[in-house]
Amino acid sequence: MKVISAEFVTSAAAGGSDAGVPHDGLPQIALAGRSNVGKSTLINALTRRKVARTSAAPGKTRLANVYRLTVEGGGPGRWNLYLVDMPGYGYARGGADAAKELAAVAESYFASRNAGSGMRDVSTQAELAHSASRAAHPGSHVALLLVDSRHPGLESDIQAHRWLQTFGVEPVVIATKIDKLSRADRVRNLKELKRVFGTAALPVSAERGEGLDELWTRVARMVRGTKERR
Ligand SMILES: Nc1nc2c(ncn2[C@@H]2O[C@H](COP(=O)(O)OP(=O)(O)OP(=O)(O)O)[C@@H](O)[C@H]2O)c(=O)[nH]1
Ligand SMILES: [Mg+2]
Repeated sequence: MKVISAEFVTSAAAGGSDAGVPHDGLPQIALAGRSNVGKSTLINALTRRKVARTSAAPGKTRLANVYRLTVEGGGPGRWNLYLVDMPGYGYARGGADAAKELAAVAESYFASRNAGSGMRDVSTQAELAHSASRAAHPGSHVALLLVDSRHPGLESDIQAHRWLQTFGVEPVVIATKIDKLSRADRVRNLKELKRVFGTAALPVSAERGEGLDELWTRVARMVRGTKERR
């Protein structure tokens, strides 16, 4: 995949509305995960640019930061998409209640997208119709749930996974920092992740570039509907 351009668009704040998040029909890939798991670093690795701010100290990204990309590959022609860097959870005090911080920003974000079976709180026909119209491109809004490959099956990640599912979002689980694992641990932890989430996690290393092509292919397949030969 060739990234033609990548630029910061806006920061969407927590609150009742999702003001700031574009509604222009382009596919959106949201990256969620604990603080320090490597969300911003993965965005930079995927874009091969230093577009997102990263930090060794957790809790850097407190807003949903939106980036707009133009990409070539994974099908004919150029295409556009947004990467949304969600705030990390599990950092502030009371971190055991993991989904809370992510929820502050992400609730409004995901609740207005991916209308369908998982949609909540739809009480009237009018609301239903409204929500359906917003989901003009079902499947074009994708969530990546990043989990640290060294710590498979953390309660906070399991909570976040469940919580995303309540919005009708089936997150793609990404196992980050795979470069930090020995071969044996890698096999063992990926197996554990599969057991915990019921689906294979995609191992990546933003540091070494491992897994990035696979992730791009997966994203293109999901948002463009392109078939992939296995
Ligand atoms: N070894 C290794 N380190 C990584 C990798 N990805 C990220 N890191 C490091 O992990 C730390 C946190 O990365 P960030 O990308 O800032 O994490 P984040 O998920 O955006 O964190 P918040 O913004 O606090 O939610 C940084 O020191 C990164 O260099 C990786 O693939 N391998
Ligand atoms: Mg960050």
